[in-house]
Amino acid sequence: MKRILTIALFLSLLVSAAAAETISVYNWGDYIDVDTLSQFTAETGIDVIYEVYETNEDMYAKIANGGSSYDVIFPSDYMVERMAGEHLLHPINWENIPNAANIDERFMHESYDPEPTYSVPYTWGTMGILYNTTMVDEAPDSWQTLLDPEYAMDMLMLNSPRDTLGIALVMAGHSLNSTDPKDLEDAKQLLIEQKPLVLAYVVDEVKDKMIGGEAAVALVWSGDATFCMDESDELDYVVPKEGSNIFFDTMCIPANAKNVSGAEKFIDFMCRADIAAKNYEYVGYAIPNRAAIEVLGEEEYNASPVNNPPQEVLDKCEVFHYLGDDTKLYDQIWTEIISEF
Ligand code: N2P
Repeated sequence: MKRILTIALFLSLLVSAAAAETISVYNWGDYIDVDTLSQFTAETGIDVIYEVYETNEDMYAKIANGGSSYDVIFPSDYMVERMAGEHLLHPINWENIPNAANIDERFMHESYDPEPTYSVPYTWGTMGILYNTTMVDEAPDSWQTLLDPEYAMDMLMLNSPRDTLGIALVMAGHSLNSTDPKDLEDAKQLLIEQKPLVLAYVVDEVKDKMIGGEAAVALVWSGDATFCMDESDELDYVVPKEGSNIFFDTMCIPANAKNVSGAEKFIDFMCRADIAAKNYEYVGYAIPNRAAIEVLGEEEYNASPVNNPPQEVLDKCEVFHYLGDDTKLYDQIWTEIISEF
């Protein structure tokens, strides 16, 4: 009898183990159509534990601490560079991601991961100013707008160290990859000068606030501008003439992932044309997936100057690079700026 019970227990454990294949996915907030998660589970039987973060730095801290294990993460360009260098990423086995063939070759050899070895392109975009046309006199075309007292308490900034310091560097006439302490001091002074004008430093909340008409201008990522402009006719987006950041966000597998094959299945699923198209319609960020753009209709997709900026705009944009130990200087300055807010 005891033996039968033991066998029964063993079998039931086996069944529940088989039924419970899971992957754990760690993504930016508002960065996926959650319907695609349930569709993935329905098609593969793999459950998805889904958690979100707001910035590359938050995600990095969690992974680098080693305490948590995820199977799929979504770092941007410079963070891929950093994490690859610190052996925090698992190489991608491209044979297991056949839908990666849908990704435009032009996105497959960016300098942050030129092979690519560790990252599968997911989305891309620029940073710019989202503004409410009923609250500004003239359409802004310069980052100086974010220093204009006319918008005191009508201005939202990004609570994201690299992004906001990067733009402050550009405002001060420097490269957004500068590590020169003098340049960074200029950027810091600009952000300190700007502080009394800033209503709030936000990340995902920027969308509700801008759609709700709570502020006149905001520093945003282009995909969030697309999302907001779909909801409100009063909003428009500009990449200022001084230049900006162009970013590439990716899907990666952390080195300590527990379910690499599940992660590969998920990444492959996200690269499928119908899924990437559906996801684009919800998320709003530009995609590198050619087959999905065909599904969406190339003409309609390309009609958006926000997600499909003209070459002269792109020519003025710089990608963030990982800055090694100088990142500490950025962190220090950021803490000073944000802590007294
Ligand atoms: C979406 C975050 C987008 C990340 N909430 C921009 N790199």
